[in-house]
Amino acid sequence: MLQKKTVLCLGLLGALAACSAVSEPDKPASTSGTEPPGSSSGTTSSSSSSSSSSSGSPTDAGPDAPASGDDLDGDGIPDALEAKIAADYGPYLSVHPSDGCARHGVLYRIAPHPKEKGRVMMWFDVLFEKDCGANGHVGDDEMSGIVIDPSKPAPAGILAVRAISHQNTPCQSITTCGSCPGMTACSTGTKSGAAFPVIYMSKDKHGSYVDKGTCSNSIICDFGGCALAAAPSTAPMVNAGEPGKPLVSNLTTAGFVNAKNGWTEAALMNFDPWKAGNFGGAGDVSKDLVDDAFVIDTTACK
Ligand SMILES: [Ca+2]
Ligand SMILES: [Ca+2]
Ligand SMILES: [Ca+2]
Repeated sequence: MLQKKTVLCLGLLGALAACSAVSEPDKPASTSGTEPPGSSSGTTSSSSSSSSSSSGSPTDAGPDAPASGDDLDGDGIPDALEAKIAADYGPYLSVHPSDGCARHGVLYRIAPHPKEKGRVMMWFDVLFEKDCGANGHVGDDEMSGIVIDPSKPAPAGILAVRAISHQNTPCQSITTCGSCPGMTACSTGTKSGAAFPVIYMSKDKHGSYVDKGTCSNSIICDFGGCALAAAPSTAPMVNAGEPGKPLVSNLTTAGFVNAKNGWTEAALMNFDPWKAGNFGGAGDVSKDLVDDAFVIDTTACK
């Protein structure tokens, strides 16, 4: 396969006229990694015209070629493009170097920003097998929000990041950073050779922060604080899809919560992220995936 430069046109996003040229046409994000290479999730290649006989150049595909254009979650963004955005614009996820229960994966939702045309929201939910800090529990979900301008390459296209630790508890702490006027610049770590905003997970509790100092000052709620990991997380990532149009409804059979990835907690198996109910002893993922608290106002960014 020749390395091709993939040109991503986001005309479907509405007013966004610009196309962004993104290199690295790598595999569609780091999807679960649990499926055999042939069966990519989401791209159910309906074998209507599987005439592989004269498969000339890959650009033969017509305008309605299902492979690249499928939008099974109906948000107007081709699902393959959502996976590419997640892989390219995902933050530097920093799990504490001495975390005692670090097994995790990322469930994300990408959709047009509800208020700003041409921009994309990414809900970034880090699901851990355990919270092993004070008052620990099986299952742990830690959500962050990211606003992306896909007309700019990453990381410049990452306009803002918000993390909310211990949401709706007395320990709640909201930290936001970004490149818009008036925002605090994000702390960065080197990912793919560039400086990406960091989301810190506190040791054992996994409270999420974009600011390391705020985390480490939270001695009562996040004993052990935050530290920059030597490398960003490479955990599997799965696209949740949209409300009423899921791309995944079982994180064991179509995700990363399974024995293959080392998960053992029976209470977390066959979890449907869109079904109301808690992820083990943690929160309701179906509510987190639509939580407006993570939608950041980036109108100050030109
Ligand atoms: Ca879509
Ligand atoms: Ca979506
Ligand atoms: Ca936690």
